[in-house]
Amino acid sequence: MKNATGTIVGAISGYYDVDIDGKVIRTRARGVFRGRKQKPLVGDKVEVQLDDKGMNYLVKIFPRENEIGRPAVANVAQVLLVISAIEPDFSTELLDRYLTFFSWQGVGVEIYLSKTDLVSEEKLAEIKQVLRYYQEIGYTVFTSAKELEERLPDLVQKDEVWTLAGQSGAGKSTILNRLEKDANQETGAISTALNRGKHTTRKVQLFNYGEGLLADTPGFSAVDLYKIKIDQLPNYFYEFATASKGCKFRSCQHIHEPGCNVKKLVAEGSIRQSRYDDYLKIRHEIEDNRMPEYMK
Ligand SMILES: Nc1nc2c(ncn2[C@@H]2O[C@H](COP(=O)(O)OP(=O)(O)OP(=O)(O)O)[C@@H](O)[C@H]2O)c(=O)[nH]1
Ligand SMILES: [Mg+2]
Ligand SMILES: [Zn+2]
Repeated sequence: MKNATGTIVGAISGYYDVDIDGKVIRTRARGVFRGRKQKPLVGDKVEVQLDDKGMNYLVKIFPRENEIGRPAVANVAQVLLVISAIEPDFSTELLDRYLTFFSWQGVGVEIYLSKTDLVSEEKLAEIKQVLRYYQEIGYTVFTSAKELEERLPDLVQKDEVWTLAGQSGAGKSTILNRLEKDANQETGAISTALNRGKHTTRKVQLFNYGEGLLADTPGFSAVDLYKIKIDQLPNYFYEFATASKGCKFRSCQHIHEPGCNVKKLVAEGSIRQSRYDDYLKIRHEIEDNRMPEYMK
């Protein structure tokens, strides 16, 4: 019997696949986790007990750095957010909701625009113009698969876990298959009537990518934001956080306060009106303590 440490790369009905120095071993979790209400997650760094008869047990989960998404992935270094130009339609509101969510969770995001080949040149130019704004406020944006393919290898550091995120049908599995030829993830056409994906990917799975790992995940668009502390919300809109240094009151929430620099910049057009509108919508959601129906 000997012990080894590794990373959970997949979970299937009570079994956990653990990558130990590049070799994947199937394990069972010890009952002790259930007792402690501790559920192993993909991305977890774990200790495994290997015995001679081929019975492998997961015996310990090392403390997590973070835990994001639904279903959850542990120890995420960065999120690669996939936003489609169409099918499902491009939406700054949804984009702002994702960005707010991950900012709240304390994890960095890069944005990849998919399906650029399915829209007209005019439409694409319009979307790129919008995304330029997000670039200006500090997000890294990739507007083609080629660009992503060229630059991502330099960004994913050794042993880092990156995770794809975004709506069902946005193209997460498609881009993963392109980035990592061995992934072979199933992809599925979207329902054009509903402008929605069909939830083709059902579970989180990690794939080797360069010296790090990249997770494919099931799509989700219902982003719960109502648990955010309302006075913290302005911090998650990066350009608001910067602009608030010019507000008269240090605790300015950028609503009705006099001398508000954020509102001034919105009026002048250097902060996008849609960002401010989405900020107000999320505030209302927090006040109502529930997600709006149309976002479910
Ligand atoms: N033309 C075109 N089609 C794409 C592109 N990216 C994805 N698709 C198609 O869009 C559909 C959905 O892609 P998937 O990769 O399955 O989407 P997903 O984000 O993994 O969806 P879920 O697994 O349901 O969360 C598939 O039919 C893909 O072939 C793209 O850049 N261009
Ligand atoms: Mg998928
Ligand atoms: Zn203000």
